[in-house]
Amino acid sequence: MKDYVADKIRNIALVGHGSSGKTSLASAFLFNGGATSRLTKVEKGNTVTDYDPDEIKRNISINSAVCFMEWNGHKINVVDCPGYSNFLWDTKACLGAVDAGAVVIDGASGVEVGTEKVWEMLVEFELPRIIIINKMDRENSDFLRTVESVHQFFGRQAIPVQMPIGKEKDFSGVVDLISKKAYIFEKGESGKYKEAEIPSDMKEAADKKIEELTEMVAENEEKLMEKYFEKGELSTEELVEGLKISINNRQLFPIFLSSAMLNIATQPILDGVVNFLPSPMERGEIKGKIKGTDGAIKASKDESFSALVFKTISDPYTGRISLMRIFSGTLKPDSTVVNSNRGVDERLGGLFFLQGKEQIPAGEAKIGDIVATAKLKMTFTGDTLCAKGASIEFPRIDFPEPSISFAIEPETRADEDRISQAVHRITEEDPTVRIERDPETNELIISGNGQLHVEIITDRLKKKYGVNVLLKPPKIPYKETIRGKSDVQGKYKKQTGGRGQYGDVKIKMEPLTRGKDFEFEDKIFGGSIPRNFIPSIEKGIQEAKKKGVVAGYPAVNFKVTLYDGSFHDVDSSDIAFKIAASMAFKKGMKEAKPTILEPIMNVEIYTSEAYMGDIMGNLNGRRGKVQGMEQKGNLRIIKAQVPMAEMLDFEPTLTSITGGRGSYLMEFSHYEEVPGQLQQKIINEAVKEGRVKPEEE
Ligand SMILES: Nc1nc2c(ncn2[C@@H]2O[C@H](COP(=O)(O)OP(=O)(O)OP(=O)(O)O)[C@@H](O)[C@H]2O)c(=O)[nH]1
Ligand SMILES: [Mg+2]
Repeated sequence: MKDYVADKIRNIALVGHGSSGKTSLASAFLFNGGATSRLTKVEKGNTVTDYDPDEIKRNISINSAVCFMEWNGHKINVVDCPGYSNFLWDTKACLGAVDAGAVVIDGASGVEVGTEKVWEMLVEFELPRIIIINKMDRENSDFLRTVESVHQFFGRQAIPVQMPIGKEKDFSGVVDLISKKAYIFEKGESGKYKEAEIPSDMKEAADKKIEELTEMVAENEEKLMEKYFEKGELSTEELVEGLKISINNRQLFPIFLSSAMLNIATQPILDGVVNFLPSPMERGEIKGKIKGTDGAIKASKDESFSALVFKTISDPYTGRISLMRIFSGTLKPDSTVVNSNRGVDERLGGLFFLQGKEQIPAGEAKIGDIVATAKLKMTFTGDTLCAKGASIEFPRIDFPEPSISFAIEPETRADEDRISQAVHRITEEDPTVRIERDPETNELIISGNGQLHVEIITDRLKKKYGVNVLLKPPKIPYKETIRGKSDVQGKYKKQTGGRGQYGDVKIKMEPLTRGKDFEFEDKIFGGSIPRNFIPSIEKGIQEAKKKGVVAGYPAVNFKVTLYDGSFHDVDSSDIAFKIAASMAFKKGMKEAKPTILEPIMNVEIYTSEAYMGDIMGNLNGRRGKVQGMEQKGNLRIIKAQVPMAEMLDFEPTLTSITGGRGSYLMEFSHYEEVPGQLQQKIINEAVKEGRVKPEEE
């Protein structure tokens, strides 16, 4: 491949709601750029960026993937990001590697939950962005309605630079409001097109849109404003120049149109990427820490080498692959660099570019490019690599806490033996999955960002690592607390020949305000318990509270005051006081009106008017409390709080109510007391699982 300098590189991420057409657009870009010999399709399972067997089976992107194409003398690196909420953590990690986001929107659905989520991320990363309204060929797709929904959500700074020619199945091209020309595409996915004058029946509307666009561009640039006043219009060159500045400053977000599936109007998007989006050099400085203090890393080939590792691919055969974006300097193969987050040296092997899963050898890698290397020992997603002595650290990414847990059971002894190694490899590439053993039930608990996420992880255990597991129903992370106060004594005394055991504590228990975990106050005066035993008493309670007295769930939200006790000169010990404290805790909790708490989720549902009634009714049946409703364009947003235990099968329900045209987001809000009549059910379950003994109820 040709050697590209940073001026001629563009790094973009395709982001958006699930199934808006990101992978299909990447396919069209690759085909247009000559990287593939035909237009690959998600349905055929032959795309470059959805290569994982799980992605092919489900026809969705699960992992981000990198590809590149050459266009007008430039190299465009495209990160095809997943859109489903379960995998958005990966999308977020990739945003650290690019200089702009391309937000893909389904032209029939308009802005959806996922669109808003990725927009928020792009704002957080301060990235310039373009918007692509895709699926313009689809039944019910509508340019004006979709632009309206974009305006409702993201403001009028989002501005069309094109208009569609033909609607739905007759969509055949675009009027380009910058060159003031029409591009009419051939049928048959070749992407070939003819340039033509703006169709006469569109002229008036196009002139109006050109005027709007010109005004918006001129507004942001004084120099252009003057010219616009003088001449009443701006030339194509002036518009391009102005747009580029406004886009880079995140003052304007141009809207493009396409049908990725039919390869219509996808080339003008590539032109736009090259002409309007910043190169790594134009992006300017990147925030980071230099030698421990906040600073900015200059995009220059003459600076010390620094790169952000934004993705790790773990494979049982090829080992670990790390993808990085170079922000300064040059990286040579077979060199030694420093992982500045972990303070260790990493010896690199060869470097390569990734075209999906295909590895293309690279010589040295230059500033601004995205490159991969294999078999780093201690480097993971989010880490910074830099030249020795440079001590550069890019900001770390916050990953979401898991929102759902299931128990998994290895099918055979051999599976049991292999599971821990496999889990280790899986968490290397996916830092948001957790697999831990529940100390109470000894079950293996897998936690992830949603049911689909967990199912895919168990699939991966099976296919990639040959570990077969059964997935059992999700576990709700219940907690326990007290509603009343108590005053109790815990006395542990064992005196049977030799040295005995003696510990005696008196404590008061009372509830704390919600949200606070635990407080311990020591009010021992006059030496009824020697000071050196107090930490053991607190520790005893800390340990005992991991298992509440109602159903064996962790106790939270309470305060313990230690106010009295007694000791024995010889027999008292740390362990004796620990045991006494745990006895006191159990007794104290039982006497303080213990109760069970359940997690309540914030749920946001996006739908249209037609399904509102059914959805509200359904939420009612799930003990949901509707907090509010919003209207944005045609979209209705329902905000509600619903117990997690009631949301486990919401996904299929919403799909069936809305025929797949609804989406929702869910995140943890707070804990609330489980209604009395439902507590018994949880206790019965706990007894069955061996969490508590029947007499402990
Ligand atoms: N009619 C029509 N269908 C399209 C178009 N682009 C994509 N599709 C279809 O929409 C579905 C989803 O396309 P993808 O390219 O996988 O969408 P995505 O945004 O990558 O999806 P995720 O990565 O899973 O979020 C597939 O069935 C595509 O064939 C288009 O322009 N027109
Ligand atoms: Mg995709």
